[in-house]
Amino acid sequence: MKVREYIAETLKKRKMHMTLIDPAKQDPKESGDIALKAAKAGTDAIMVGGSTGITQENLDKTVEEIKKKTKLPVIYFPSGANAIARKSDAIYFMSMLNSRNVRNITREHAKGAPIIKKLGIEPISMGYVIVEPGMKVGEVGEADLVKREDLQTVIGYALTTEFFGMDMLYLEAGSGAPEPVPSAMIEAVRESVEVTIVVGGGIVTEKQAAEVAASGADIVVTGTLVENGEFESKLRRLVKAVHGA
Ligand code: 1GP
Repeated sequence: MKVREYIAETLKKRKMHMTLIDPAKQDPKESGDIALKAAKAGTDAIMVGGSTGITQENLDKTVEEIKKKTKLPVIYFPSGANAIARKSDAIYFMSMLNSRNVRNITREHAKGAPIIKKLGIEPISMGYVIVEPGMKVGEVGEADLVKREDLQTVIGYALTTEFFGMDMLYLEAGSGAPEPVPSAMIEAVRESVEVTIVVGGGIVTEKQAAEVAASGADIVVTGTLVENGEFESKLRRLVKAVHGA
């Protein structure tokens, strides 16, 4: 089954949680161990990526180790065409819609697309929108951050995603953000579009995850939570909150 189908089928039953693993934050073996623990905690897929420090070598080795440890789908969450996760099951083919730099909107894509085609990796199209504070990805992505109270602008990007025929919309507050994307923003977007909504950045507690899901996110992403030592029981509760929302 294709990853997009797996996601669509699962979303018919319940909301989903995905764990983001950054290959630049630990060595590949440790990434494999994190994936195994996340799988045991009930996460639905592993995303691999980061804003800086991704090389073809650490990316390939990380995906390899994750695949040794879990059968969950591995989705590459790219920051450019400089490295492509050859062994991933799918790739978020994502355009940073509010970047000022055309490189992040279509140019890296035009470089990467022929490689993705050749390798036979499943692309999942996605509009990627960076909301304040944006953190590192907002900075390196040269994003015109969407202000936290600016519902009109975010709805514009959400409709753009839908009208472009993209599968998913990712509302991103940035990894390590002090607070997730506001609930009012997720609700406004949910009312405006039918596309699958992914929300990430700054989600560390089960309460935050439950609120994000209840506000209308289909998929909740956490990354930082799994980077700091013992996380399994906390993640288990958070995933349960998402699945039950
Ligand atoms: C970053 O949205 C993801 O792209 C995850 O963010 O690291 O804050 O969980 P956190």
